Amino acid sequence: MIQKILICFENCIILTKAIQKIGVTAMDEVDMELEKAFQSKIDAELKIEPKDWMPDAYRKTLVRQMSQHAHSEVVGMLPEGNWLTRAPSLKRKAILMAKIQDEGGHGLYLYSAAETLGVSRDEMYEQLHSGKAKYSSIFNYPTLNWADIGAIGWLVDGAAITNQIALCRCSYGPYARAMVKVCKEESFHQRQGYEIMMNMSNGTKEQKEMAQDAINRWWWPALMMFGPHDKNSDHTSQSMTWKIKRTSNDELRQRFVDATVPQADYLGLTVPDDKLAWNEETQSYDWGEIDWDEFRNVVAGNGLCNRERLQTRRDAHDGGKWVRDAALAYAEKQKKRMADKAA
Ligand code: FAQ
Repeated sequence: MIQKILICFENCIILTKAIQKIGVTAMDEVDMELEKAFQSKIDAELKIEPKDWMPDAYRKTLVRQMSQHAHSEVVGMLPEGNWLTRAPSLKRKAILMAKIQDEGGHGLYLYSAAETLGVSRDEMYEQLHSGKAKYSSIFNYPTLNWADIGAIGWLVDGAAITNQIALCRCSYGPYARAMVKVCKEESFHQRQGYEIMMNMSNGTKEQKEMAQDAINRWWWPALMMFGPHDKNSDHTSQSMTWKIKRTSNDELRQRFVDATVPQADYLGLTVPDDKLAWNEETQSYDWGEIDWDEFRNVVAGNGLCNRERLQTRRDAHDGGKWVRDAALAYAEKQKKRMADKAA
């Protein structure tokens, strides 16, 4: 009898394992089919929308990139904010104020677009404020003189547009659509920066020196914005297969150098790179090497302003709690009023 029970028990285990195996295989096949259909859609240049099936890794990559991008826009308000009260004229102050507000708006579009992937805004803020999330290395450099505001518009927004034009064709619909408006605004930002640089380079000797000092300090960090060399980039290859990224880090960086060096020449400013030279054969510029130790150090949180930037963000979030509380209380009151009216 006991032997019969044992045999029956053993058979049950074999049966369960077989069912599990069939189940897993069937699931694998379903997943593979879904992934195939997903990739075909991307290859056919169709957009992936929030409710469409997507591989977990695609979702994770998007949340990572979009939230880092949103954080960069919001932290990016700080270096320029530093000059709002010291802008040289009312006109410059109004322009700078509008630009900084635009950057805040870009952060909001991007947080909203990332939320469509199932991550909450609170989670993203928590990751930024705890130092877990990354944001662009460029915003950890100080703004020391007024020409830095020109250099940020010209070089930092210029680098941002070079990257973001490509993102307008990203495979994820909400990200691609957000980028179209962002790029239009970045284009205005780039021009206002260039105009500041033009005025300063055509101004007094001291003003021209300030403009040169600004390009000396911002040129290399701007090139770092495009990320590591393709050969050292963890995500580029997969992100390009998924058409999240359409162009690699190195290609975009080269595009930026080729577009920007003639602009510096027009200003009469020197790009701080003694290896910079026009290459007839490639019809583009050859140039020196980024200091990757500096890049890694800044990304690791040890740049000149990393700690200050995060503390300012945390303080702003804590200081704004009463506004969030008031907005929630108002929404509750409105909801109750509507419910009372309907009753
Ligand atoms: N700083 O494998 P990859 C702006 C990280 S917006 C810090 O190449 P991926 C507007 C990277 O996240 C500027 N970290 O990564 C404005 C990854 O880390 P993880 C921001 C960096 O994602 C102007 C690791 O290194 N723009 O400026 C940086 O394929 C003026 C390996 O790198 C965007 O975010 C860096 N520079 O390519 C606002 C655009 N570079 O996550 C105010 C969207 C790389 O594995 C004022 N993002 N890392 O821990 C992208 O296009 C991409 O995410 C890249 C990086 C190109 C930034």
